Amino acid sequence: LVYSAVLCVAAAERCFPDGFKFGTATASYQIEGGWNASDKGESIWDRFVHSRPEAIGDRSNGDVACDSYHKWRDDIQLLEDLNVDFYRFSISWPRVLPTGFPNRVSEDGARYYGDLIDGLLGNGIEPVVTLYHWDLPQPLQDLGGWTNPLISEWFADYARVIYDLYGDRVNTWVTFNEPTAICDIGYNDALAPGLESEGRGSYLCTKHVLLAHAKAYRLYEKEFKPKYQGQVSLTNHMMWFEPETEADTELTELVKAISIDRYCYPIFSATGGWPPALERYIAQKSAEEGEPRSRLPPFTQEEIQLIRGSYDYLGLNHYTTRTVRRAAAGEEIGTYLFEGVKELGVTLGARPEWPTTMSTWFTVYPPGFRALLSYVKQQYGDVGIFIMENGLSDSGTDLDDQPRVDYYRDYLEQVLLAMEEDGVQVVGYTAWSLMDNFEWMDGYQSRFGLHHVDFTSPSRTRTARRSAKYYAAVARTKDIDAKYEFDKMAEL
Ligand code: PNW
Repeated sequence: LVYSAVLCVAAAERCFPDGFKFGTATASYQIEGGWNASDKGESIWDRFVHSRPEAIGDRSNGDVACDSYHKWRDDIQLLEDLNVDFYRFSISWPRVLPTGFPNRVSEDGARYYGDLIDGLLGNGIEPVVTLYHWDLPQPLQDLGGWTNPLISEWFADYARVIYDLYGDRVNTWVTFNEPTAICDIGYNDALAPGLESEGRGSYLCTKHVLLAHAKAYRLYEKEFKPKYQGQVSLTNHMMWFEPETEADTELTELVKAISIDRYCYPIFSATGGWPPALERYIAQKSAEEGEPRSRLPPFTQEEIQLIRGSYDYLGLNHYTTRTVRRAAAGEEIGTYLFEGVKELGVTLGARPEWPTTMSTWFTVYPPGFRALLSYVKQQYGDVGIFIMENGLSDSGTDLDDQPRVDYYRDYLEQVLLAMEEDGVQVVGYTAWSLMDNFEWMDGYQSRFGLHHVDFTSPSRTRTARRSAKYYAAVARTKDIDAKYEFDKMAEL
C-alpha cells in the first residue's frame, strides 16, 4: 500500500513490464541444516565437510546453517515482506530418498517440502523448485556419481518421485543448478566430491548431467505436462568474458564455447550435440596427447535428439565478467578454476577499475550482463530467459549494504537495456540470496543475503538489510529507481 503511489508507469524507462516476475533463491544444503534429521541420508556435502574440514575457508559446515529445516515459516515471512512473486529453493535428494534410490521415500522428508510448498502457495508465493543443487546422495557417489552413465536413470527415477509428490502444486522446475560447478569445480579439487579429474571426469560428468536433465525433462513432458502444464529446464552459470587485449579475441571465443556453450548448445541449439569448434579442439588436443579417443565423450544420434529441445525456458545464473588471456609458460593458474581454463591454457582476470567483492572469482561489471544476454539471444534465438541467480557478496557485517543495492540496481538496468534495446526476451529475475547462508568453500565468510543471518545465535536470527528494502520496492513496483534515490538517503 505504501508503494502503490509509485507503481511503474508502463512507458517509463526504468520499468519492467507487467508480467515480469521477481523472486529470490536459496539451496537446500546452504540453508536447511538438519543434516541427519529423521531418516535423511548422507549427501556428498555432508561427507565432504566432515571428512575434509580444512577444505572450507572457516572450517565451518552446513550441519545447522540457517536451520531452515525448522525455521521455514520464518523464511516465508521474509518472502512476504519482500513482495516477491516466487521463491526458488532446492530439494535435498537424500532427505526424500535416504538411499538415493526410490526403494524408500522418507515420510518426514516428503512432508517437509510439502509443508513448505503449501505455506508458500497459501501466501501467494509461487514455488520454483530445483531438483539438484549439488547435494548428491553419498551412496550414488560411491558408485561413481556423475561419471557413471547409469546415473541419468537414477536421476530420472528421483525426478519421478518428486513430480508425483508435488507436480500438482509446482509449475516451474529446474532440473540442475549449474552443471559447470557440479562437473568442472567438483572434479577440480574444490566443491564436493572434491575429486581431481579435470578434462576427463569433468567431461563424463557433463555428458551424464545433460542426459539426466533430458530424461527428467522427457519424463515430465510425457507423463506430467498433459495434466499440469508446468515448465522444465535447467539453469547454467554464465560469466561474461572479454579479451584482455585484442590479440586474445579468438581465445575468448573458445572460452565462451567451453564455459557457456558446452552446457547450452546440446539443449538449446537447432542442431544439438557438442559445440562443433569445441568438439574439434578437444579431439585434436586429445590426439596430440596420445589419447586413443577424445576425452570429450561423444553423443550417439539418439542422445543428441533426446537432449536437443529439452527445455521450456533458458535458466541463467550470472554474477561477473572475467578478462581472458593466454597463460604464460609455467604460469601458476591456481585452483578453484573451472570453465576449462586448464584445457585452454588461459588465465582469467579483471580490469583494475572493476570493484572487487568477497568472492575471489567475482568483480563488478554491470555491462557484461547485457552483453551476455545478447550473446545468448544471438546463439539460441528467442527463447524466454529466466534469470535464476544474480547478487553480490560482501563480508556481511553491515545492514546498510549500499554496494549491494547499487549492484542490484545497476545489473537490473542492464537487463532492461538488453530487453528494450537488444530485444532479448527475459521473463523473470531471481536475487541470490534470500539470506546469508553456507557459501560452499567460503563457509560463512562471504555473504550474499538480502537478510543478515546471525550464525552465532541458536535461533539464527534473520534481519533485513537495506538491500531487502530496496528489492521489496522493486518487486512491488517493477521500477528499479522508485525507491532507490529515497533509500540512499534514508536511515535504516
Ligand atoms: C552459485 N565460481 O555458485 C550457486 O548456484 C550458489 O549456490 C552460490 O551460493 C552462488 O552462486 C554464489 O557463489 C557459484 O567460482 C559458485 O565462479 C562458484 C562460482 C560461481 C557460482
